[in-house]
Amino acid sequence: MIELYEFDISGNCHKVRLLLSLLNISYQSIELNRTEREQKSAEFLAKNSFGQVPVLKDGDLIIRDSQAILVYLARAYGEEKWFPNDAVQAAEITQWLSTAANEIAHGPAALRAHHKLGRAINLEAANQITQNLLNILEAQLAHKDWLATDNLTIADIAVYPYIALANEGKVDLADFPAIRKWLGRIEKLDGFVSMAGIELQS
Ligand SMILES: N[C@@H](CCC(=O)N[C@@H](CS)C(=O)NCC(=O)O)C(=O)O
Repeated sequence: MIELYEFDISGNCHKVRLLLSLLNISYQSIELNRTEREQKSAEFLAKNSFGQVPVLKDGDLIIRDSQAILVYLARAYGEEKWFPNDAVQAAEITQWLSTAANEIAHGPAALRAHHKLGRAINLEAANQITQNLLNILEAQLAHKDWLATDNLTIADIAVYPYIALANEGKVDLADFPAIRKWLGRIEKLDGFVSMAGIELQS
């Protein structure tokens, strides 16, 4: 059975839980002890030398990084639409996977880590990245139901958690109606799972 090494409060882990659930894949959750920094233990570093979650284990295969895990699950277990073979569509999706690893990590995810967990960050820079990102997302979603293609893809799953958790970073989505409608579309999907901290749209 697939194993997911994770933290329950992690948005990066949530995107993997969400895709596993949407694909109806059963798995075993292995919650690491964050306060004891189990992610830096020798045993876990053997699975991911970066000492971070999520890590997915499928048989002998071990994959780190939430974006890479979404790609693997989509290709190994999902229908074509999740991460198509078409070169243009694959590139359009990958643009958003990169945005999840960069602007989202340094914007809304960093603000949440600061306000919820007390992490020291450059607040001004994180707020600026976040506002720019939200403006770009709003413009993209003003004329599209889904971020990358005409279908729900792993781009939407990669971006969803830290936008849905923006409130925990003291980010207000009131001025972003297209983003809020998109969050609502994801939350209505069969198999959607939420996590603590997400204020559902509806
Ligand atoms: N690019 C990685 C980032 C992973 C990451 O930042 N994981 C955090 C939890 S969300 C973590 O394990 N932090 C603990 C640490 O760095 O010690 C991904 O998308 O999976």
